[in-house]
Amino acid sequence: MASLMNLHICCNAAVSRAQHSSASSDAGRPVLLAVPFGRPTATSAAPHRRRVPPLPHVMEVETSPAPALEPAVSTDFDFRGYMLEKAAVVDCALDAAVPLAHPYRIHEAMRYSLLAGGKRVRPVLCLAACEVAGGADAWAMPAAVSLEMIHTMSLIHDDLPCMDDDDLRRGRPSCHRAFDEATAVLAGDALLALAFGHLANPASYPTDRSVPPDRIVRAVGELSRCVGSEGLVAGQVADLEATGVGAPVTLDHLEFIHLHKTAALLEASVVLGAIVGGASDDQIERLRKYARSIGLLFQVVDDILDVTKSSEELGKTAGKDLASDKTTYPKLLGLDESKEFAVKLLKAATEQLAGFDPIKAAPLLHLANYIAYRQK
Ligand code: GRG
Repeated sequence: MASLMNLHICCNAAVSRAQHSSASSDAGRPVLLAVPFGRPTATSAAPHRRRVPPLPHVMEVETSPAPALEPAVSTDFDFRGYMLEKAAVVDCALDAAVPLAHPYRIHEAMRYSLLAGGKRVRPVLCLAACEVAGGADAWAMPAAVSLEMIHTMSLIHDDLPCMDDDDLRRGRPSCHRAFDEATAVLAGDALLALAFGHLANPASYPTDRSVPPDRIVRAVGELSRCVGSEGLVAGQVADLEATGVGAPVTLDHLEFIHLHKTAALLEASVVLGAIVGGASDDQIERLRKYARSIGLLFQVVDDILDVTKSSEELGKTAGKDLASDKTTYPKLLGLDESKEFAVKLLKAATEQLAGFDPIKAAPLLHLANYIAYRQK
């Protein structure tokens, strides 16, 4: 395990690389995230912190005659810089949390999938929720890392032949294709176990005990509930049961699948950040509602992207839902109505942020917007 000092140096270097990448993205350099809003700015300690962000103009979007999935936030907040900075620090913490150790093949497989360059939406949501609750990034980093470990293990298992059977993930061969099925199953298992260990371990937190043990215990319980047989796993089971049965899937059933399969981990991301950040119970419940709306939104957008983008653009197999005759929002509602539903979910999410300090809530506001308008 890297020492805290090494981790700090490594993260500073990663942030500086990310900021350089952000600042030079206009020159055609590859960037981590393709976000359609937020201007790259000159580098400084926290360039995204300079101005008070305006509230989103969701009402204008909703009352337009044909609601379209176009960005609802016009702002000086440098969201791209924010995401690049946070994602770089998270990448660094993930790298340190899963060292290449004996037995090498399993650790190689865990690192292969974990460090393959996902968008890091869940960990960044966790950091942003901690911030809105008044906490520091260091308080939420163990939870952020755990959430990305669990997200990655769910992708590894989802890609297996007995589940979704996919050869491509994050732009490269899925774990069982790059290694083998048994290794992929075990890499997922190990990431799940490590996630809970990392979250519960007092050594993962700042030594000043700024995160009291009762918050950590509460976070562990919340995570277990969100990913277990009444959360993420329930969603996957319902999805598998609904696949290939021939009977039509209702809108209610589709919502159940996605509230569990996708929204539950986004809910955990936001709620864990809020818990470790010291939010009140009332704040936690408002943030939970925000998270459930963006969780469903995430999936509606995923379904839309599946029919409107190519595999190259997505970094995963496009058109798969159509090919496998899977029930999706565009299939049940049509493309336009799916987009209208996405706009409504975005509005429902951002309304929950109304009572928070607008400066501290800016990242959550922009994350909701990003989820609505992402291109991959
Ligand atoms: C968690 C115990 C446990 C088991 C896993 C296989 C399974 C049970 C669940 C499948 C869950 C799943 C794959 C849901 C889909 C979620 C989703 C929309 C993934 C795509 O997320 P992005 O776009 O991906 O954030 P990146 O690669 O950017 O991280």
